[in-house]
Amino acid sequence: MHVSPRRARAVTGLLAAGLVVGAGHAAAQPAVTDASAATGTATGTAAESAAPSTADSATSLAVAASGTNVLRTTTVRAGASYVEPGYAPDRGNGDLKDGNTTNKGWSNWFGGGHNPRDWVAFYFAQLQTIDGIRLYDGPEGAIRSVTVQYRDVRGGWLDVPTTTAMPVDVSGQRFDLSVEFEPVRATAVRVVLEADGGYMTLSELEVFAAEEVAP
Ligand SMILES: [Ca+2]
Repeated sequence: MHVSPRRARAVTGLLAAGLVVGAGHAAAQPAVTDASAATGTATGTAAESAAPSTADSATSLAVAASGTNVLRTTTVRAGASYVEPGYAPDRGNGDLKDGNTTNKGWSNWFGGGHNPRDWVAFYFAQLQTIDGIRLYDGPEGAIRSVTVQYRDVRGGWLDVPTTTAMPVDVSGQRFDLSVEFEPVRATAVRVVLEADGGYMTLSELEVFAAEEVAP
């Protein structure tokens, strides 16, 4: 893995820019319950099953220029294991790809508890070759760890091929995480998040196109 100027604050990049300590807020949240965890899992299965088929996606190639954020330059559709009503990641107003890196673009809050683990995904209308992501934490600062995965042409979810061990520990601060990896051909990308005590929010996700690679 390498760090380019574009994402120079990367990887190690549990960035301190706009640092917000989330522990106080997190401590005020109700405890995790088995029921809340089950809700997240069940909803996630349903969301994922509705994704575009791999066969369809694999028939077309990405056209995004290297370095561009494919979430903003190509057609994508979002999914998540759970979403607080009104905070879907692609609802088009204050979402995870609106270019605003500090707003509340996704949340997994619900009354009476929170999920200890959730994921947010973007499914590509066309197969994309990607080599990096940048993830901006939301206002809560309550995420403990992040695992970045991509969905390959066979439909399986894999950790991105980086030397950064997954999950990445981002606890204790409002983070700005960049991860670069060897180019992969992907039909979707997702971030798997674990909470450190409260409900989780995200502000923005960027996914960068790479030079096209051989199949
Ligand atoms: Ca945003």
